[in-house]
Amino acid sequence: MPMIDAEPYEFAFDPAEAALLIIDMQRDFLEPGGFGESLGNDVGLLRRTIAPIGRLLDAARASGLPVIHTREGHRPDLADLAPAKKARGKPSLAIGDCGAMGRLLVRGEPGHDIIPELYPQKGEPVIDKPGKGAFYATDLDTILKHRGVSQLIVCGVTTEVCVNTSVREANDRGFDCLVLEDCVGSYFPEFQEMGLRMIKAQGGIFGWVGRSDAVITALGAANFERRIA
Ligand code: TIU
Repeated sequence: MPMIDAEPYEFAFDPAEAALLIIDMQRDFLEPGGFGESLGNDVGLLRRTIAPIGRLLDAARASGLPVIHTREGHRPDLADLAPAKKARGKPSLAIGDCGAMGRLLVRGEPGHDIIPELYPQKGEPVIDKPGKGAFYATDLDTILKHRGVSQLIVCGVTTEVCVNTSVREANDRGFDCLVLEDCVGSYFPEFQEMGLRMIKAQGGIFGWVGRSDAVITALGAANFERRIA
């Protein structure tokens, strides 16, 4: 079993039981004119994650590692949108309002979709989630259990919001999470650091923190082992 350099200690990566979980790499969070910007954020800070996630996605696809994408968003009738979520923060544009990429965080709108650089391929489940956590009101747990997944390699945005919430949910459901620091991003540098420290503190209270190059190397080795077996 490949051992991956990580904190607080090495992650025993089992490619046969792992999946790549890419959280909310949507235009609404990563491009100007979307939901992220409406909250007053500089979306440029998240964009450094795109290239490393792209390289990891290529490696996952080449090695057969299952890939699952999530998108945060709501029904066009907003029936699944808590009034408190809509009002929170008094944004310049609220969820469901019309922005530069269509209605903010509404399913089916251009801004709600995944950025073209990381677009899902056929066969890769896309989980539409109404909350910050990827397990809340979704079928993610069922999909992972049916595929025999026990480990999640976690990428996406934002580190302290949807990534942290999803990792905590996954941890309580018994999954081991390896969060890749170069593949997760925050609008706030201090939350990036603290969001990762919260995961790996206390002996890995929620999981591990590592880097994508180590996972890509391990996937290559796993592929090699598969070829010579
Ligand atoms: N605002 C913020 O940092 N994040 C979100 O609203 N959603 C996700 O993290 N995907």
